[in-house]
Amino acid sequence: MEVYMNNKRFQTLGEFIIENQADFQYSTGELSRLINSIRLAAKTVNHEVNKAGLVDILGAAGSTNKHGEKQQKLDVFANEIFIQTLTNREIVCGIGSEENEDIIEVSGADNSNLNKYVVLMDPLDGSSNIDVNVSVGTIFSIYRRITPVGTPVQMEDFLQPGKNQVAAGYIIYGTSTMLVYTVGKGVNGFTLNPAIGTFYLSHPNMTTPPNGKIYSINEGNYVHFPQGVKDFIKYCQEEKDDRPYTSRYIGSLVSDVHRNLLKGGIYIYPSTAKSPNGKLRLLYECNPMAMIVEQANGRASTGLQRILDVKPNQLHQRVPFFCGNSSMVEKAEEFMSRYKE
Ligand code: AHM
Ligand code: MG
Repeated sequence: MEVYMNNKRFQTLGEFIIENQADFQYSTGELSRLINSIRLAAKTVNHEVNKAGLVDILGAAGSTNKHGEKQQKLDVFANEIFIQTLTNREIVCGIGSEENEDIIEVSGADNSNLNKYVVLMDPLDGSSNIDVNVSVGTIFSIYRRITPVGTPVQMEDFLQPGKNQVAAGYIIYGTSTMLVYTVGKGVNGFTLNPAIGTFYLSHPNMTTPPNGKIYSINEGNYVHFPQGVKDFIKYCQEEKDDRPYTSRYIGSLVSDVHRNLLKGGIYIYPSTAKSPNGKLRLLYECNPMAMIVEQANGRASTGLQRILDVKPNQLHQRVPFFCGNSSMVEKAEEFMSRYKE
C-alpha cells in the first residue's frame, strides 16, 4: 500500500533498504537481508509487546494459557524471535545477546555458513517498564567477522571496538513503533503503520540539535556519582544563560536516547561507588547507541574517552555512558576531566 501526505509519497523500509544498498561499502545484499530480518522480527515483537496489557486475560509470565502453552516473559520471547529469525534464514554467522551468557554460533544446515556478519543485541531493553506501560526497545549492533569465513565464529569476532560497526540501530515500542538505524551514512527512522504492518520512512536523515536543554540521569544515585557528574548536574540546574535545563528520565535507554536525539539533550549512566563501570553494556547497549548518536552529529563517551574507541575484553562488559548532543557531552567531559587521576 502506498502512503501519500500532501502529495508526498512515503517510502517503505523495504524500498529504502533496496535503494540504498549501494551506500554500503561491501554491498553484496547480505547486510540488506540482515536488516530485513530485523525488520520482520521487530514486527513480531511489537505485536507481542502491545498485548502485554492483556496479561490478566492471557496469563502472566510463568502461567499456562488455554492452549496449554506456557506464557513467556517478554524479554525471553523477544530474544527467541530475533535468534530464530536470524538463524532460520542463516543470515549471520554468530549472535551475542544480553539474554545469553555465551555467543551463539550459527553454523547453517550443512555446517557451511558463509555469512560474514555477527549481530550483538539487547532484544528487549528496559523490560521492567512493560508492566507499567512504558516504552521499551530492542538495540542491535552489526560487525563483519574478522576470523575466516566458513570457520566457526570466535569471541574475537564480537570483541571489536564500536568504531568497527558496519551498522547499528534500535526499535522503540512506544506510542508508535519506530525502527531507527544507520549503516554509517547518516541515520534514518521508520514508523510502523500497525494496520498494515509496514514501516515508512518518517524521519529521514535524523540529526540531533546542536544545543540541548534536557539532562537524563537517575538522580536517585546522586550520592554515589563521581564528583565530575555531581558538578555537571549542578551546572545543569544553575540559573544562568539558557539554564536551568530540564530533567527527564524514563529509565528505558532507547526511549531516553530517542527523545534526546530528537529534542537535544544528554543521557548519562555514570560509574557509581557501587558499580564502578556503570550499569550499561558496552557491546549491545552503548556501542550501537553511540554509532547512531555520532551519525546524527552527536557525541558519546565514557566521560573520558570516546565510546567507539573502547577495546572490549568481555561480551557483557559494562561501561559508563554519556551520550547526546555534542555541546552537552563536551561540557560533561570537561567536568569529568577535572577529577581525572
Ligand atoms: P536492562 O538491560 O536490565 O533492561 O537495564 C538497562 C536499563 C536501561 O534501559 C535504562 O536506561 C537503565 O537500565 C535504567 O537503570 P536505573 O533503573 O538504574 O536507572
Ligand atoms: Mg538492557
